[in-house]
Parts: sequence; structure tokens; C-alpha cells
Amino acid sequence: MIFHVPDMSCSHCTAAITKEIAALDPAAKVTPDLTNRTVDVETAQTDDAVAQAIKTAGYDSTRV
Ligand SMILES: [Cu+2]
Repeated sequence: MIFHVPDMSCSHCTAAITKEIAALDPAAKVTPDLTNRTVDVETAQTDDAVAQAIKTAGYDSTRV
């Protein structure tokens, strides 16, 4: 699943988001794209759970 995270602007943002998603699902594969400000997440978790993890990291996101 891919999320658009408009305020994700640097490697600190991607690290914070990756950390929160890893806390939700240690097996998740997280691929941030700073150019497009998206995060590609491979996980068995739900969209809502991943969006909540991104929110916990401090970012609003939209499922693309
Ligand atoms: Cu940043």
C-alpha cells in the first residue's frame, strides 16, 4: 500500500515514520520516496493501522 505524506521532507521524517511502522509490524517493508513524498508499505496490517502509525510519528497521510 502507498501513502502520500505531504510533510515528509527529509531523512529524519522517513526515519520517524519507518520506526513507527516497524513498531506496528516488525516484518513490514517500508520504502519511503522523498521526491514524491510517498511511503510504500508492505505489511499484513490494515490501511488504518498504518495511517495511525504514520500519525503517531507526527505526519498526516493519505492512502494513494
Ligand atoms: Cu524531516
